Amino acid sequence: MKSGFVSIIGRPNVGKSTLLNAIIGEKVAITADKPQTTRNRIRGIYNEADTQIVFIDTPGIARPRNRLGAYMTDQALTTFDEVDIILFVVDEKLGTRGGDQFILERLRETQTPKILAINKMDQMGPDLYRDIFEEYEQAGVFTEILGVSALKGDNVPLLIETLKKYVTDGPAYFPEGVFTDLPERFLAGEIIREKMLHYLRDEVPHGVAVEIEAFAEKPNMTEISAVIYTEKKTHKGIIIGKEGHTLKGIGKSARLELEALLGARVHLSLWVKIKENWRDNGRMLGALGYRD
Ligand SMILES: Nc1nc2c(ncn2[C@@H]2O[C@H](COP(=O)(O)OP(=O)(O)OP(=O)(O)O)[C@@H](O)[C@H]2O)c(=O)[nH]1
Ligand SMILES: [Mg+2]
Repeated sequence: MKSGFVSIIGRPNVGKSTLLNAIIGEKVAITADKPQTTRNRIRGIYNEADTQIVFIDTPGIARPRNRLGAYMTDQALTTFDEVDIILFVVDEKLGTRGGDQFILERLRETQTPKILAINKMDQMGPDLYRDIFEEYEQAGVFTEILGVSALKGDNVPLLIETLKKYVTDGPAYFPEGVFTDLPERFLAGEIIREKMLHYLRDEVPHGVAVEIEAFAEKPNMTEISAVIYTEKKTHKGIIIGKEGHTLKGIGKSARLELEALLGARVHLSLWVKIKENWRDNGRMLGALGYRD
């Protein structure tokens, strides 16, 4: 048996979580066309006959603007020395945005093997792809560089084959058939947060946290009650929307996905509460699971 741990890291919004889901073949992590979607480490377990690879999707590495941001970046950086392979995901040229150089410097400081995935190949011309490839090749940090499309699944099998070369003899850490160790309660909160990212714009979804207050499995339905925390009164109004339409839409799309996930009918109640500056409030961050 061979097994190992792979950390998926990179700047926000490059497609790390989409790639995790493509590798596992299940929706493990939520995704959105907005940065800072992922806030915790999300483990997805890949199984083959004699191989188990535990992938750790991480929050995008960015300069923190609050304590939540510091926690998120830390969640990613601290995996570097804990895993067998670091999979660095990019979707544009080095230095297009600040931050890639910062990550490269951190990568140079660790002995862990590093592989680069150039993602979103489906929307890249060959010239741009070659430029990105050459820039990163010159950086001299990566043992392998390959292009993928997480969204279309292109080259994902090749990526898995490449990663398999780096895993060594070891036990299976999780039983077969288990694709994540995250509890249903956590997944439920993430699904609600994902729908908020889809329905809301600008600063509003980033200032939102979801707390599952009740999760009760009854004989023919699961009752879930969640509190949505927001930082501002104006944001609360936007989340609820005219005559409650926005919140109803969020609730309905979250409920449909929860029913598919849990294989049961779901009754979902959502409550919106204001909690000023929760992203800088240590106690709140801890209560919401943003603390080790
Ligand atoms: N065209 C294209 N879009 C992609 C691809 N992979 C991801 N995306 C899109 O990129 C956006 C960000 O994807 P995520 O997977 O949420 O990105 P992330 O790196 O996990 O983002 P954070 O969690 O915020 O750091 C989404 O709109 C995805 O659909 C790809 O291969 N091609
Ligand atoms: Mg993500």
